[in-house]
Amino acid sequence: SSVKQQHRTAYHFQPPQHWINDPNGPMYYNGVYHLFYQYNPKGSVWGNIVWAHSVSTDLINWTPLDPAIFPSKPFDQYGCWSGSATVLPGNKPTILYTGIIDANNTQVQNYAVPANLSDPYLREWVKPDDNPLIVPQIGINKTAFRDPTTAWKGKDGHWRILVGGRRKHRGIAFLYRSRDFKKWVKAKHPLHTKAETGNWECPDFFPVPKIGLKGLDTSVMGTNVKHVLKVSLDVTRYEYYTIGTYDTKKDRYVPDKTLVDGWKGLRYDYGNFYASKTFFDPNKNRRILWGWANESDPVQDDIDKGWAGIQLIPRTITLDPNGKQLIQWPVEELERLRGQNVYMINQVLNKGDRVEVPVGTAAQADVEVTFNFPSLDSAEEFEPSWRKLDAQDVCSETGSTVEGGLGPFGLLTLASENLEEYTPVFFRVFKDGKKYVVLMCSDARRSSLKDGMYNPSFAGFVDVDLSDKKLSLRSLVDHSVVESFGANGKTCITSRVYPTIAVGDNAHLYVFNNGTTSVTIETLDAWDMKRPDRMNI
Ligand code: DQQ
Repeated sequence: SSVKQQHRTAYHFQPPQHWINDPNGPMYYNGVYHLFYQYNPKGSVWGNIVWAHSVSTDLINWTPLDPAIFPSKPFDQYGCWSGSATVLPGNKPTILYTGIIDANNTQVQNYAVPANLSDPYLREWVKPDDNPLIVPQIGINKTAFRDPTTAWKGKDGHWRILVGGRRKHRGIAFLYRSRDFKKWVKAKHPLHTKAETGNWECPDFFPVPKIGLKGLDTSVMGTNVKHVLKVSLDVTRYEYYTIGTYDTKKDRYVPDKTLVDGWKGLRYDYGNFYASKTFFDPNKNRRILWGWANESDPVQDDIDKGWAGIQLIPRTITLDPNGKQLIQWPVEELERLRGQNVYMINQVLNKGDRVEVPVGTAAQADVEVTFNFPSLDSAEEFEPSWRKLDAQDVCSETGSTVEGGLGPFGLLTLASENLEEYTPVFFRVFKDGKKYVVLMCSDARRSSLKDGMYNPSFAGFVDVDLSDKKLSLRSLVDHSVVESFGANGKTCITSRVYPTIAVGDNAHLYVFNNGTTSVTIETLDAWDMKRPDRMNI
């Protein structure tokens, strides 16, 4: 075929060819996980958008089906954009999605239901004639009115959903209510808005328990839970979330005062991760996050490759016991793809050391490492001028090679033997008065000898207690993606990279330390990752 295999991922979700973007309508229904996603059936750039559909019993091995929703009616003839699934009482799944109804990009909200509930894979979906359910009323910006959420049910028995949008530069999560899931009425007040954040795409709103790691159905509320609101920012092309309180009397969400409600807020991922969406998995009582990673190569390369876009590994999402952030971790099913294991224990890395991790396929690996260090005394000063910068800027000033006190140390992924190419994922510890600042970077600047790549030094701060003098890191390396989890999932960063030398068997994995203080690899486990199978259906 004309599809170029180089840089295609082995165990991340990808269709055989063409463009993909947002994950849509994820759900678990009668023993099967469904993933729909924005898809161009005609090419590897955005356009002609339909809902492609895949099914799985384990979130890792996926089987593609025919597109579930595609333009066919006046209420969606210019496109079937993002949306969500809700399993209604009586075990009846319903999809809400945005239809584009004209060449002016006017947006409405539609529903679709399975044609045949006894089909175990829900292959065919119908769009009843009483669509659209919601049209933009006067005063609403018709071209920024989309991406309905999973519905939740209030104590009054009425369903609620959010639709994302904006008024001028103010981001808005419009709230709609319905008794019967058909007639929807806009609430007078949005669930939440924020000035100067621009259009809110793909809002997501869900509860997390204050205590414990279980996920909750989207309709759970009350004093034992916190709520999370995530929005995708059209202008900056990244997302932020807050944790807060859902005031069910006023039907409003109030972010916790200690958190930043705005584009400088917390992110699920400080790299290439967008249009994400969670769902509640009643099979394992967990909440799972799906996110899309765009390509970082030039558009012409996507056309030449015949494919563009991947879904990142689904992550379970829980509240940090400190209540201040979320914790994410790849779903446990991923571990079934682990093959040959290599490990290291108690290996000291002195300043300048670089040690190869002899994993069989360094281009397709899962690696977990815990570093420890004798003390924090040598941590360098966090320059006061950096307080104004975000993590990414600090990372680009310091990088992986500039010697520090404690760090930089971490992994060199997708590295060529002589380091013409490498993507370092690493920590650097700073002292800021009496506090320590931990910086985590996924620095793609040296990832490829090829020009024209978008390859920033993505970075995030890690709000971790260093009293045990340890830092851990997990990276999922898969040919053109490095998806990393710092401090057991407190800070996550994804980079898309396109090495020219560090491909296939010429890709290497190293651990390194470029700080003056020696650090010890307490434990390191790395595995070759197998390619998932399709399910036979
Ligand atoms: N992608 C969809 C929209 C959504 C955007 C269109 C986010 O519904 O707002 O493909 O990536």
